[in-house]
Amino acid sequence: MPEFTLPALSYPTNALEPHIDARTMEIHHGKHHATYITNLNNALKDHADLQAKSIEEIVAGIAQVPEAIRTAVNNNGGGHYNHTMFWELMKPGGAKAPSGALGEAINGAFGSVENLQTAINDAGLKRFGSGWSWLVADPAGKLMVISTANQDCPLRDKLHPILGVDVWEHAYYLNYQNRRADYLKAWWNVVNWDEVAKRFAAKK
Ligand code: MN3
Repeated sequence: MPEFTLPALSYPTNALEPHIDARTMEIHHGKHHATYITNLNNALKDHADLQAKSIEEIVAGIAQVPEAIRTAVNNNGGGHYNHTMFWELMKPGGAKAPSGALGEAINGAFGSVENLQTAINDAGLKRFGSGWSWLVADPAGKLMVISTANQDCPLRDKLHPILGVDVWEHAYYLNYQNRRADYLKAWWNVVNWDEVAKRFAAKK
C-alpha cells in the first residue's frame, strides 16, 4: 500500500538563519513532521481507500473519515499537509514582496501587505496554546485571515490555505523562547512570496 513520506527540504536546515535556526529546523522537520507522517500511516493502515487519496483530499474530506480514526487523521494528516506547505513557503533569498494579481488582491482585501502581516501576526499571537495563523481564500476567492488550533487545516472548512505560519512552541522555542511576537516578526524575512503567489493562482 502507498505510504506518505517525509518531503525533503529544498534548502539546508541552516539556510533560514538567523531567523529560523538550524536546530529548530532539524527537529521540526526531521522529528515533528516525520512523526505526523508515521502516525498518519499507522492510522490509515487498514484503509486502502484513504491511502489512495492525496493528503489534500483526505484533510478536506475529514468529515467522511471513519470516526475511529478521524481524530488521528485530522491531527496527523493536518500536520503533514500544514508542514509541507510551511517548508515550501520559506526560502533563503526568495521573493521579498507579493506582486501582480496577488499583490492587488492583498491590497484590495487588507489595504496593504503590512496590514496583512499585522493581521496574521495578531491572529498568531491570540492563538492560545498551539496552532496556526493563515491567509486563506474562501470558495469565491475572497481573502481572509484566520487562526486554527493544533493541526486543524482550513481545508476542512472549504478555505484554501494561501499562506500559513506555525505558532506551536516547537516552531520557535529554541531561538525565541516565549517571544512568539519576535518569531512572527522575523518569519516574514524568510517567506518566499513567489510560492505564496503560486498557491493563490492555483485557487483563484
Ligand atoms: Mn510545527
